[in-house]
Amino acid sequence: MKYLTRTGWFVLGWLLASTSANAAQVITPADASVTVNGGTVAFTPVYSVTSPQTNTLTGLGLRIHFDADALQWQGVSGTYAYGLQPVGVVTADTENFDADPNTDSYVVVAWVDLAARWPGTGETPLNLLTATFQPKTGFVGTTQIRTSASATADDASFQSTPMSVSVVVEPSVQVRALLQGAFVAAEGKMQDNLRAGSLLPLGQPFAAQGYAGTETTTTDLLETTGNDAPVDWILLELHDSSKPQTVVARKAALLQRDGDVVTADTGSATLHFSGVASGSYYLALRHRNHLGVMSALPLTFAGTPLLVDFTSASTGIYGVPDIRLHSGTYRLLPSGDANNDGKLIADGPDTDKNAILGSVLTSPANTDAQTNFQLSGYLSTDLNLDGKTVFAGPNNEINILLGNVLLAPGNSTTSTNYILRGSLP
Ligand SMILES: [Ca+2]
Ligand SMILES: [Ca+2]
Ligand SMILES: [Ca+2]
Ligand SMILES: [Ca+2]
Repeated sequence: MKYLTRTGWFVLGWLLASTSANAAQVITPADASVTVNGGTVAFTPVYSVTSPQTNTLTGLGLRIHFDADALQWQGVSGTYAYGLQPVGVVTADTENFDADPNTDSYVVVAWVDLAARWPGTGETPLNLLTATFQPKTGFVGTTQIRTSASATADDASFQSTPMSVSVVVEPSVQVRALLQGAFVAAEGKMQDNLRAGSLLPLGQPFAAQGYAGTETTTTDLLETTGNDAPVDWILLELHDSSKPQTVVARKAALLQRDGDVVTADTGSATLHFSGVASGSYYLALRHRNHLGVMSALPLTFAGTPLLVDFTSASTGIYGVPDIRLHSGTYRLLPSGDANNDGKLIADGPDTDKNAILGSVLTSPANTDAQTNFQLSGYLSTDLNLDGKTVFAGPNNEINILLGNVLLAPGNSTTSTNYILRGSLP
């Protein structure tokens, strides 16, 4: 307790000894509870006084209590200046002033005004300060930040409410995948025709899949060429480990030519799911017109990114049989889902074939309604991701769809009306 000057101690002793009113000095946290995902914790005690209210008191000595196993004291900012004494240092709460054995440390901040004008008429409710804490490495869970009074004004009582702090660790992941439509076997990489043709949108394109995220990319990232050039957007999902149909979190990202999935805003290969606790989840990956895949089993995600490589045969896929296509040692997501229903259908009702034909025939640019018209644009009917939807003629989409249906591992009779489903629950 060497934080106060000799004068400060004298004054605080005087505060304690003096008696006149019976107001209660009240501390309420600006936020009753906070959840932090890797950032710092901000604690703002708000000061008020109960009846007989007076904003002309002699001050307050405030201890801020915390658990040093959970939180590291960083300091204070925005401290109310009038009457402020030197801020204390972290002190062991051996006397347990806040009656909570879990808070093993405290720091005192005191305001003293011998003229009894503190904090001043009209000042309450008053944000006294903001104390900042860093969650300790390895701490995950809930902890409390409390306050107690080292001195109150004029025999006033003291009331306080704690702040509850939940520290979670964001699940982080690195993902790799290859899309059949863009894959160039001779290179072992995907082509980036959509990017090169300035067709990739700046905002995530998964509204048709019911995703309303706000991810956007930058013109700088879209100008990247070479192995890290963006091929297209993909959508990542975490699914509940015990209810695999339940989506817990989604994130749109960019897929590079070499198969790396990167954040849309910065191009980082480590992706975080914010607002979700670390733990066990299935990881799924979706695309606009390629069948989605999900990990065979729940995986454990924490602060250190886990690599999930869907291009590798050794990465197990949800469901049987494995729907991925083989190209040498690579595994590719099958293209063909032109109508975004999670199925490849070439013959029968709701066919992807008709979606492609309809897209071509109904385009206003196709004035003569020619079936071999080449429709430019960022469209889910463009199964090979070359920027054009082609129904008939060279490089048409139909051959991709038909090939995937006929050669599907479960299509033992090589039927055109076989339905190939994504590896999602
Ligand atoms: Ca304590
Ligand atoms: Ca890369
Ligand atoms: Ca479909
Ligand atoms: Ca195409």
